[in-house]
Amino acid sequence: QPVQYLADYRPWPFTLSETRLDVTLAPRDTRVRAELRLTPQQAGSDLVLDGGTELRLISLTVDGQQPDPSHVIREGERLTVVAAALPQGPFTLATEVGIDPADNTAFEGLYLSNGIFCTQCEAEGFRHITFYPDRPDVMTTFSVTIRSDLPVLLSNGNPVSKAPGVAEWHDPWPKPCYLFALVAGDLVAVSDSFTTRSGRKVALNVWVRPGDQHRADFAMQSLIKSMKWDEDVYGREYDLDVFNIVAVDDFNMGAMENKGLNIFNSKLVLASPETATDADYERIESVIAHEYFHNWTGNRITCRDWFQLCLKEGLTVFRDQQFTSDMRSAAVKRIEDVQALRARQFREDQGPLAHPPRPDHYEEINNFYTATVYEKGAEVIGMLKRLVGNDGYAKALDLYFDRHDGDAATIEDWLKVFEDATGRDLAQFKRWYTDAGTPVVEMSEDWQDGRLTLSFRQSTPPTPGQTEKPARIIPIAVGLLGPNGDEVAGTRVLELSEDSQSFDFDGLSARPVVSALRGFSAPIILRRDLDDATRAFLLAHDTDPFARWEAGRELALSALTTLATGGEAGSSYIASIGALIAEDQTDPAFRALSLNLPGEEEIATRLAYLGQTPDPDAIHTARTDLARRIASAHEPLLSRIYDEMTVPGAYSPDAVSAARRALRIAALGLLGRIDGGERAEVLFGVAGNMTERMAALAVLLRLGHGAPALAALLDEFGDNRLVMDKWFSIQAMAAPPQDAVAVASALAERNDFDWKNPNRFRALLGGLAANHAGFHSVDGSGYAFTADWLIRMDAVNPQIAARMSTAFETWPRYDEMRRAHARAALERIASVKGLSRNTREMVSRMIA
Ligand code: DPP
Ligand code: ZN
Repeated sequence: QPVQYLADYRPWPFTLSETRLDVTLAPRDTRVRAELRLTPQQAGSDLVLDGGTELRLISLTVDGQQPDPSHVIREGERLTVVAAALPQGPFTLATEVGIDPADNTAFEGLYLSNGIFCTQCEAEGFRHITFYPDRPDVMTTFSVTIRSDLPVLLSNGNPVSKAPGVAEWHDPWPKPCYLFALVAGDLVAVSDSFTTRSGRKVALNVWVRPGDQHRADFAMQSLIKSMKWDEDVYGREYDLDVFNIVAVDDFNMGAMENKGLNIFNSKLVLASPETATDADYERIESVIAHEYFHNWTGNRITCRDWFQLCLKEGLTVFRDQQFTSDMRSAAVKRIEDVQALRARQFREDQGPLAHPPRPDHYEEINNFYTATVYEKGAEVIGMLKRLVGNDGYAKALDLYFDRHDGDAATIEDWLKVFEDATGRDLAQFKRWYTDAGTPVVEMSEDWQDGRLTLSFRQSTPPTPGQTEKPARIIPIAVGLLGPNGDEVAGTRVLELSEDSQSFDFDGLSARPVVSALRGFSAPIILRRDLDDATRAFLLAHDTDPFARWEAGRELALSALTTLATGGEAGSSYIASIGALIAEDQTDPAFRALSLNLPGEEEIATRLAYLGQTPDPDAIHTARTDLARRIASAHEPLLSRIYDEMTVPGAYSPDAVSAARRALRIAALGLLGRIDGGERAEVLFGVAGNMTERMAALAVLLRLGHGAPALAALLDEFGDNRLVMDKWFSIQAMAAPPQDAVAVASALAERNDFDWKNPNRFRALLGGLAANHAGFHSVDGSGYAFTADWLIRMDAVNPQIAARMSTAFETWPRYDEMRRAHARAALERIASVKGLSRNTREMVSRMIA
C-alpha cells in the first residue's frame, strides 16, 4: 500500500455488529481470540482484514467451520477470506492469534512497559493485536475478557465481572478499534467520583505505579474540572460508570483517548512540586482535558477515515484551548498558543513537509499527527467561530452533536452543520482545510480628510504539490488608537475574500494608529510597514493583549534580525521593554512573555521569510548580545523584580503563582548574563520547586558552569525518570553551541541513556535539535549525530524515528555548506536497507 488517496475512499462491504475478544496475557505468547459478527453488504465481496505480518494465526473459523485453506490468503499486512467461503447472510468469524508483547519495541498494538501490559491502537495499531477491519468507519460494541494473574485488569467501557485471574468488560458504545485499550499490571489507583448533571455517578481512577500516588492528585483534579467544564460550556455529559486513566512510561504520543480508559505518557500525569515545573502542570491540565473532551469529539463522533483526522483533533485542541483560557488567563494562553503555532506550524508550512489540515494523500498516517492537523486545525475553528459569532458557533455545535452522534464523519459534514445552523456559505472558507501554506497579507494605510483606508493584498506561497493558491476568507480584527493612546474605534472584524481589498473608517478627527490582527484573528503572516516608534506606541497603549505583545515581539525581531545581519539596532526595544516591565499593575505573566526574547529558531525563520540566509552563529551572538544589553540597561529594575516576585508559602501550580515565577525567572535569565551566574547558583540551592531550579540550571549551563548543579540533581533524582529526562534535555539544549554535539554525544554514552524509551530519546535528540546553533553546526556534526540515532531508532521504533526526523525540516533555508551536510545526512538515512515506511516517507519528502 504505497500512497493512500482520500479520493479512493469506499465504505467497507460488511457490517460488524459485535466484537468479542478473549485475551490470555503472557509476555512472550499472548493469545487473542476474536469473534466478529459480520453481515455482507455487497454480494460477492471477499472479507479483507488487516493484520500485522508478525501475528501468528492459530485458527480461523466461519460459523464454527474451518474454510478450505485455499480460501484463506495471507499477503503482507492482510488476510483475505474469499467470498466463496462466506455465507450470504450474517456469520461469525472466529480467529485465534499469538503475539509477543515483550518483543514489541515499536509500542504500537499490545506491548509491555516496565511490566505493565498496555496498548496503543491509534491510528493503525489494532492490526497488531488481531485480524480486523482496522479503519475508523467500522464501529461496534466490544466485550472483552482478560486472563492474567496481574492484579489490575482494565479495558474499555464498564466492568462486568472480576475474579482472580480474569476480568470481563463491556463497552456499550459502538467504537472503531483505534479506541480499543487494554491494561494489566501491578497498579494502584488514586480514586474520586463525579456526578454528572443528570445524576450519573462516575467512578474516577488514575492508575499509577505503587509509590507514585502522591503525584497523581493534580491529574485527578484536572479531570474533574474538565468533566464539569464540558457540561457547562458544551452541554456534554460523560456516558459510562467509570473513567480510568493509566500512566505508562513508554508511550509514543502524549496520551490516548481510548473510550473510558485513557492511557497517558507518565510525564502528562505525574507531578509534584519537587519534580514538575509550572509548564508541566499546565500541560497536564490541558492534556487531561484534551483526552477527556475526545469522548464527544472523537469517540461519540469519530472520523470516517484518517484524512479527516483534524475533524477530531483540531476541534479537541480548540476545546482544550478554550478550557485553559477559562481556567487561567485567556490573554496569556492566546499568546502562548500563537508562539507555539509559529514555532511549529509556520515552520512546517514554510518547509518541505507543508500539508493542509486535511491532507488528500499519505503513505503513513502516523506522519500526519502534526502541528498543521492539530494546531492549525484549531485555528481554523477559531476563525469559523469569529465569522459566525458565538451564538452561531453554539448552534452549529449543538447541531453537530445531534446530527452526527454515533457517526464516522467528515470535514464536509462539519462545515455543513455550520452552513445549516447559520445560513452562511462556506465553500470558500473550506480552502483552509484543503490548501497548505501560511497566507501572507500585506496591509497598507491611506489617510485623507478624516478617512482612513486600509488596503490588503493576500497571497500564499506555493507548497509541495500545490502551486495555485486561490484567495481565502481571512478575518482580520482591527481597532484604532488615537494619538494620545485612547482607543477611538473598538475591534471590528474585516473579512478578506479577494486577492486585494480595501476598507474605510470615516469620521476620524486625527490620524489613528492601527492595531491589527487583534487576538491573532487568523493564522497568517501580516506584513505592514511600521517604524519602531509606532511599534513602541502600540506596545505602550494597545488594549488588545495579543496585539500589544505582538508589537513588542516585532520590535525585538526587527532588532535581532538587524543585529544578526551585521547592523546596529535594539535601543528602541530596550527602552520600551523597560517601561513595560516596570508596570507593576500589568499581569506578571504578560510581562514575562514580553521580556523573553524570541528564540534563535524564530529569528532564523524570520530571516528566511525576509529572503535572507540565516547564519546560526550570528543569530546566537546577536541574541546573546541583546540579552546582555537589556540586562545592563535595566539591572536595578530586573534585580528588584527578581527579589519581589517570590511566591510566599507552599508551592502551588495555580496561574497567579506561576505568573510571578515566570517573571522572576525571565529576570533571572537576563541577570545571569551579567552577574556571572551568582543569583542562579543561589536559587538552584534554595528553590523548593522544579520551575526555579530548572531556570537556574539553564543559566548555569549557558555559562559553562552547570556541573555542580547537575551532580546535585543526579544525586537527588537519579531514579526518577521524569526528572532525568529534563536532566538530559536541558544539557543538550542549553550547552554553548560549540559544545552541544560533544555534550549530546557524552550523554548518549551513559548507561542511563535508555534510548528505547521515547521520552529519554526525545529528551536528548530533541534537546539538541532545540539548540539551534548547536544542531546546525557548520561542520555538520549535529546532523550526523542525529542521523546516526534516527537510523538506530528506526529499526526499533519507526514512529519515534520519523517524528524526530523533523529536526531536519528547515534544512533548505541554510547556507550551501550546511545544506550539503544536511543532505548527506538525509541521504544516508534514506539509503538504509529496511528503513521503515514512516521514516522513508519523511526523508523522501524532505529531500524531494
Ligand atoms: N492521543 C492523541 C491525541 O489525543 C491522538 N488521538 O491527540
Ligand atoms: Zn487528540
